[in-house]
Amino acid sequence: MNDKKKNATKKILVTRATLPPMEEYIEEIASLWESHHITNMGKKHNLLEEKLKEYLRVDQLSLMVNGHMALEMALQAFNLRGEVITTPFTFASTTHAIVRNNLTPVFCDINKDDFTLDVSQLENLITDRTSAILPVHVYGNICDVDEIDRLAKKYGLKVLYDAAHTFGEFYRDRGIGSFGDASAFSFHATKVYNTIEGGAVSFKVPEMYVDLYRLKNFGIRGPENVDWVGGNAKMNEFQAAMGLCNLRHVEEHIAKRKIVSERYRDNLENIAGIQLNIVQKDLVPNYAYVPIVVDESIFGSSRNEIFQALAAEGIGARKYFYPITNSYNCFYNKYDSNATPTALYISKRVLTLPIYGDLDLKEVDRICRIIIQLKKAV
Ligand code: T4K
Repeated sequence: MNDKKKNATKKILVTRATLPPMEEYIEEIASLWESHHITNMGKKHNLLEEKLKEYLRVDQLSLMVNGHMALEMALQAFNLRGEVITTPFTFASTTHAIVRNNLTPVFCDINKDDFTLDVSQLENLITDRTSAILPVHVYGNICDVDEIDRLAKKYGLKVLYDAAHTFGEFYRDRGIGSFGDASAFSFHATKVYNTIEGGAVSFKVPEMYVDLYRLKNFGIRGPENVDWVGGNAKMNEFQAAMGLCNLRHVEEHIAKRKIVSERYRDNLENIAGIQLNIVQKDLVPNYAYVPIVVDESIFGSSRNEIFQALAAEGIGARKYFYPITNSYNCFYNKYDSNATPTALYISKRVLTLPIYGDLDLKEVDRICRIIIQLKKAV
């Protein structure tokens, strides 16, 4: 088989779930066959909550069945009304969590360099109907937490960060989940750290633990007392067991992602028309994503042409996040995506390249070669 044929059969997807050694997971779950206690805040669930508080350097944390329910439940616990200022440059989950809480999203544009909320536009969007801000640390890039905090205090707003992309990140030596009133993490299979599906809310005020507990467990307060209308968002013991195992390896995994991420940077950093992700000051990053923004007027080929060329070689890059959420069909005619021109611009040009710890550096070089070969004189 020639090299081209061999490569064509080897698919590389945008990411690959991290799994612990199989024996380690089997050992971790073995006790479940003795206790038969496999969900409803079991021992592993409770142990993982403690371990994550320590690892993420947050004072309070409640585990959830997934990252989306972490967002929905945290918003619900705040008991908000009216409008929530947020970004359209995100996964569906962020906007849907707002709408599914009967709140109205108000979209703020993003920065061109780090893709997080453009805080210079935030104050203009605050009205007497605004009750919260829901920014996203997109790709693991930290938002302007100081300015968001200042405005939230000035106008009495809650701040919930969508921290789905930021597991294990620290900013000025503080855990990312310690900023704002609360942060929602995702531990989905595709994330830097996974519990298969899973998530957590970290928060400031200790009383929120009971509120979240009731919300994720049908509002049950005691065996004969249901005093809230809650849902079901409990993390089960098999998820928690995966979380306990993956936590033992996460640092090693992030270190491997760093090497992959730096190899992309070495290959692509001087290619005119390709914008790489920013390196933020005072941030310990987790190398969650490798976004590139392609300016066709300089590079000579478009984002879509790169996407297709990679796909033809069995490489599954992804257009995270295209389309932006304020242009979704489910919101037809409700919002104006032209009101967030930078988010619209970036979404039409961004491509996230494959990254996971065990991605072979030769494959990274091959991906970059395919991209560079598409460079045309303009
Ligand atoms: N907020 C933000 C900003 C988010 O990005 C997300 C989730 C959330 C909130 C909500 O958190 P969760 O409720 O999901 O915990 C994926 C993930 O499903 C989603 O978690 C993630 N963001 C989003 C950015 O990406 P898809 O539809 O692109 O996933 P999928 O199934 O196409 O998987 C992508 C690649 O990952 C596959 O090509 C192969 C690999 N993969 C996937 C799965 C499911 C694995 O290696 N193993 C697997 O089990 O949404």
